Amino acid sequence: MKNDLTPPHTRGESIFVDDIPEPENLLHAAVFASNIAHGKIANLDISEAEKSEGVCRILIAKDIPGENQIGGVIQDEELLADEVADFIGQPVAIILAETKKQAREALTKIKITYEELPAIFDPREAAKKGSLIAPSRTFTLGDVDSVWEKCATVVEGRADSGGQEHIYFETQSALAIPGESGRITIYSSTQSPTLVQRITARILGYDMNLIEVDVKRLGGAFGGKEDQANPWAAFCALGAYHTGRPVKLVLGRTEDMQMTGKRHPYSTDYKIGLNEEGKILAFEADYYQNSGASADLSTAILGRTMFHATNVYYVPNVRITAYPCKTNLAPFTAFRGFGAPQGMFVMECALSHAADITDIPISVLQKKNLLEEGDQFPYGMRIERSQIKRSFDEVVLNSKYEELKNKQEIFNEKHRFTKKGIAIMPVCFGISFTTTMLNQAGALVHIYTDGSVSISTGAIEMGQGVNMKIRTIAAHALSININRIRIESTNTTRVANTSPTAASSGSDLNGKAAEIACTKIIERLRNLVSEKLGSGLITIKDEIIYSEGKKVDITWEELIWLAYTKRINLSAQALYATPRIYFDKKKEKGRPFGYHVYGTAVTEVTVDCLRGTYVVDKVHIVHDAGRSLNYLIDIGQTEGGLLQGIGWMTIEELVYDNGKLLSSALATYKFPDLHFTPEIDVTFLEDADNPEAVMKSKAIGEPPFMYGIGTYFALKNAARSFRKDKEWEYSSPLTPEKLLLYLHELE
Ligand code: LUZ
Ligand code: MOS
Repeated sequence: MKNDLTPPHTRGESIFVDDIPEPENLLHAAVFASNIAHGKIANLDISEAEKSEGVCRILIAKDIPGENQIGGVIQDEELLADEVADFIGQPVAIILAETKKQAREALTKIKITYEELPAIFDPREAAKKGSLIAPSRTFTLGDVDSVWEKCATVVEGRADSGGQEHIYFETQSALAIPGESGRITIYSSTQSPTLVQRITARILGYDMNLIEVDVKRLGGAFGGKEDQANPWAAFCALGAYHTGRPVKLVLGRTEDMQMTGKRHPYSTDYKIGLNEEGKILAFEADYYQNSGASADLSTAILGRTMFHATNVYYVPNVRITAYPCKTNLAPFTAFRGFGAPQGMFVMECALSHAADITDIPISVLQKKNLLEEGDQFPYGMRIERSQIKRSFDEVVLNSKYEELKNKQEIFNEKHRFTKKGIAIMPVCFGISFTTTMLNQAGALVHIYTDGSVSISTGAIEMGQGVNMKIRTIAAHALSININRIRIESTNTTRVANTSPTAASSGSDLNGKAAEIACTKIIERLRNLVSEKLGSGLITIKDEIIYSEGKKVDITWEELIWLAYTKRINLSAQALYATPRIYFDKKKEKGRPFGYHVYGTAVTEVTVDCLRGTYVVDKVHIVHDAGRSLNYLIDIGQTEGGLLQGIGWMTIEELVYDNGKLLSSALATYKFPDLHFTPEIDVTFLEDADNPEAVMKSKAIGEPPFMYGIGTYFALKNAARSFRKDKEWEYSSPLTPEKLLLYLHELE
């Protein structure tokens, strides 16, 4: 086999958008953005900039031949601000120049004046003023109002969580190449080639078949390229349209951080009621999502917050209402977990608060309220094949939770300024896009005459290992050596109408589509052999062909060549659509998820109570990976998700000044590095086959992120053994500065 499958990453040979050999005549784009949070554009003067050295063309809103509209779910977002600028970093003009340097130099020569308008940055203020992206939504189960008086304990409070920058290694990038008769081919760093195709066609007033989008791989995305890869690709296409020349745009890190959306910050009011024994009787919450200046995916994200509001707990009476609040910040967007982490954080805050008031240990409250099979979520679905209790009990056992807790108490008594803390974080995450129609994927499989295999699907490889998983699935379905199988780039001309690779469902959906396509070809091959031999049951196992269980003297290569000579179709296309899912948005009830992923983490931390600094010592995880398709990939996803979750809860802080992001470089925005990484002990549940997904596997991308929430409560726990007399504010990220302010009376 000539197919060299040594991972090119390890040799630095992988090709990202900026590594594609530059075509002749290439123009480089630079983005001129608004520097006020809200205002009318009074005057935009590009004349100086147009004369700047190397500048070929400057494009503004009126140069858009189609619709100046990039909104996906709700059409409320301009590609280029026309009359009004809604946030700092919003694109206003695009400079096309011979070199990147010249394009950037010309940026300083654009003159713009505004008539400033009042700006809103706080979601609660936005809600009060009726500034919403869409109407609020409410989920109810049982009847909360009649239950409060039956509760032994009722606590109320507020919980805030911060946003989060994606910090994909590869910043937003695109390259557009004009072709014949209007065709534009776009290489884009996107999770959703079809969305880039649809939005670009809309901008240019084109039919979608004029736009080809091709994606080899991304240098990370984490949700940041689900909806927000579109503008950069559209700018390049617009440039190619006007100049007839190829155009490339690769954002600098600070540009990327200032211009693109992040995880949504939330502010929430909660109320929880428990009986004497600590059983939750009622939960009520109002979520204020900071949606930013336009909708983007905010409404879907808000929905996922609501679906995960009660996390792993059974609550018989629930009323939750969520508001998508329009503010003057870059539109917040998808980020691993897609609103679920924000919802689960509130639930854990409410329980932690209740534990403080009742003096029942939080671990007892958690365990007592875990969902039982058959219990109903507030959205109507009943829980099936739950692995919650198993994962909870196993991690408590593995980590020696009780023993650790006792040891910590002794340690904390002995040490005045160093305190240890521990917390359990159980997680239940629903798998499927909550927008039911997105749960589909296509695949196109070719077998060439030498027996080698080429597979195209709608999946985007972004470092999560989806290509390796699809090869594994195809190798199994064809029963051939995996080294015969190659995964092609994701291309809209080979697989059309793709859903974003998102919602942890990339391998589930695209793997299943590939499996179906492979099976179609195998059926044809078996029929061929059966006809040739005039015999019955043909099976193929590890490239050996059997007739009625007896080996047939024909190799895989010979079989494929024979099929070719007999003019058998060696290509197949397939579509997979997740069965049994639906949701009634009027009733807010349904079965939105194919299944759930479960798991539990135990987190140990140590706090330096003089400095407010801390170390996350160790995280023990028992996770439900179903029958893992690839052990190393799934371990990597679990560890990576955890660490990203810890970062969100602890040191990752977005600092704004009047709508301007100050933490807009890797020097000022701190995130976990190797030194910050705890010891991580991951165990996958044994015998956890999942009948709902391909080869009995389970989705892995997002669920482990939420184990990171445990770190917040372990830190709280440690801080409370230093002082208990002060009220705890449920506010994340719990930076060392914030912790220090809790521990001491400081100005
Ligand atoms: N994207 C989306 C997602 O459009 N719908 C979802 O439900 C979702 N969930 C997680 C991540 N991305
Ligand atoms: Mo996503 S948050 O792009 O799965």
